[in-house]
Amino acid sequence: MEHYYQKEIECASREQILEIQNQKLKEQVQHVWDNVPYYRKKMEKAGVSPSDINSVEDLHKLPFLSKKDLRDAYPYGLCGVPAKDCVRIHSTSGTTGKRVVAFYTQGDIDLWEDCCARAIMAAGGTADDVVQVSYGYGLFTGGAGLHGGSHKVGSLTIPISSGNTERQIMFIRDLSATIICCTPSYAAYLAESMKEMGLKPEDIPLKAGIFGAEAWSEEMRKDIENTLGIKAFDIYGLTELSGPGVAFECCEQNGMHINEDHFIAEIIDPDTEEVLPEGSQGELVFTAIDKKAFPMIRYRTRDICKLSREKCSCGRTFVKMAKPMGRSDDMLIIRGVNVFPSQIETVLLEHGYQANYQIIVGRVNNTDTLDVHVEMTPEMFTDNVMDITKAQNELVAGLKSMLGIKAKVTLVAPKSITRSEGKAVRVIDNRKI
Ligand code: DLL
Repeated sequence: MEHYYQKEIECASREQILEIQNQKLKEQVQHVWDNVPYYRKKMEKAGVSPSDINSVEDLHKLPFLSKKDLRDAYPYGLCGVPAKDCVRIHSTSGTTGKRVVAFYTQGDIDLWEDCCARAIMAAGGTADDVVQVSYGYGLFTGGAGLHGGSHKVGSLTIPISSGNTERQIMFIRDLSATIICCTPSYAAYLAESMKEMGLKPEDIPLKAGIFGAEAWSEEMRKDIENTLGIKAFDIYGLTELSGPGVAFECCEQNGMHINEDHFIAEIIDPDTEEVLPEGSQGELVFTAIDKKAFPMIRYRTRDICKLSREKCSCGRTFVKMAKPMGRSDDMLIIRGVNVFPSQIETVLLEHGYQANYQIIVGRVNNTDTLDVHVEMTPEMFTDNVMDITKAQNELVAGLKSMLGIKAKVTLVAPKSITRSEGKAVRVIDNRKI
């Protein structure tokens, strides 16, 4: 039986949803015009004012917001309410120095947790479930979002955060966790560890998993489902739009319903910025219509995907987004963590290397691998294994502290990495997703 957290809205007619969107959009544009001088200037430059926006049809008149705007306006420039009315921030791992910092009022958190509660119930969760939240807690939105959603559903919540695999497995078994929330790569790692322990799907009390924050394939879904004996559901979101729960999968498991009473989605051509017709592949753009502290209008996510309005057997009427196929910028997501080549470059340069390096990303047993090949400078060049190992270890530590994840570093001889005459190819992503 399909469970809903807010059935009336999740299954509302298209007309009802449009009515809500039109109303909220008008209010949001006025709010931003009145309270966010940064965006008001953009509107003025584009020759548009709140009186021009009467419905979703007028959305295309509004200027886009991009990651660059977020950096330029860092930290408070896009805040829609005074800091005293905000109760929390979350933040992405970001590039060197300037992270994206998102603000929340209590009302914003409430709406966000509703979105996560919808995702948990769509995955079959009820107040009878034990939900193990194994996303990271802290600045990352994964832990806090699913935690709040689980409370709203009334499930028993285990705020275990990520890491410490043995303890994860112990709690799943001892407390009879029925739903686990974590990145798909961590789920795959947990599944592998349980298999190694000789545990069969019937020995594991889990029935469902809610996995997101990074791209994952259907093949990976099948592997995780078979090893853990669960149904694996996708969940999508980003810090700028509150966090997980912007979109979530239902029992059909073929695309994620976008919470359209809170977010209006568009697909654009990333180069021309032209809005594309339904069903086209392009960059996903979101307008958050009721978030007050961080009111993103036409925010360019850089995620490439498609939208579909085909009728869904779950009864929900919200538009569905396909799994994002990649990003139009250079950010890598490795084991759920955002990694920019520029961060790696910064560490290398700090340690006296030159920008002659290559980042090789792969996937072994469903877990992302990050290998960094770095050229020694002629001055550093040595064939003393002890010296090389020491230098490699120093870089591994430097990268761990910058990125928060472990990379494998291999020092290679000077001039052994191919030089490019045009743009340098820094990243080789061998993951097939
Ligand atoms: O990853 C929020 C989140 C937490 C989503 C937990 C789901 C579960 P950020 O760290 O700001 O926020 O990263 C956002 O991650 O633009 C996508 O590129 C990618 N992403 C998120 N969910 C998915 C997914 C969180 N289900 C960026 N599939 C987004 C593919 C995803 N990519």
